[in-house]
Amino acid sequence: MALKLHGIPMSTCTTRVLTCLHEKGLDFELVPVNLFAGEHKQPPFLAKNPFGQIPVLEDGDLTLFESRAITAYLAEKYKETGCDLLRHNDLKEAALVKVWLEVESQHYHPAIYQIVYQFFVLPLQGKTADQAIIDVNLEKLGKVLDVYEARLGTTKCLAGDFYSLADLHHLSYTYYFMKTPWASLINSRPNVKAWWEDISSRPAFKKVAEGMTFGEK
Ligand code: GS8
Repeated sequence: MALKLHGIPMSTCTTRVLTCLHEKGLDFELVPVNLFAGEHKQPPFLAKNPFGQIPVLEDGDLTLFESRAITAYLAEKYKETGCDLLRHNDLKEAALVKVWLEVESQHYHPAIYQIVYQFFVLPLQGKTADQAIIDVNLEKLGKVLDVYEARLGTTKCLAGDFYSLADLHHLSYTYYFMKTPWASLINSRPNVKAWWEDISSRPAFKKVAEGMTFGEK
């Protein structure tokens, strides 16, 4: 039975999973969820994700939510297919992938999420962005990116000289962030800039980015 991904092509968390599916060259069906009609808060969808959020993956009788858990599942299940995103054959490399997966979710995401949310999402809802929140998070993100700049001066990608799930997890939010007035946070750091250009030009992500129309004004 084909994998079913419930979500929409412009959603950051959906695109995180879409990128993984394309990286692995897997067949899947994208089942659109009408967020504007509140479909994700109705009982049929809540039965798949009680938090009422996209994405959800269905693989036969297994139903998963949380995009990072879904990509980890796909990377495990299809480890022999396409790029080995978790470095199964090397314990130390695999451990470093896990470190940088945590860095993304614990340090990078909280700051970049706020900026993307304030700049793109609130205006779409007819609300005004809070520049003070943006400023605080730009400062936080800058500090995280200083760590990345040093790290990426020693290795090509975050966990080592190889592309991994840790890099993949950065794609969706950074893609939208690069469309804000603050892209210089990435571009002014040569190692981070080179890494971003490298990971965002992978065919799997380029395909996904075609659907990321959020923020196009
Ligand atoms: C977050 C899911 C999420 O925020 C994950 O899957 O990684 N930690 C979860 N989903 C958003 C769309 S993200 O573009 C969503 O469903 N928003 C609608 C809502 O919360 O009502």
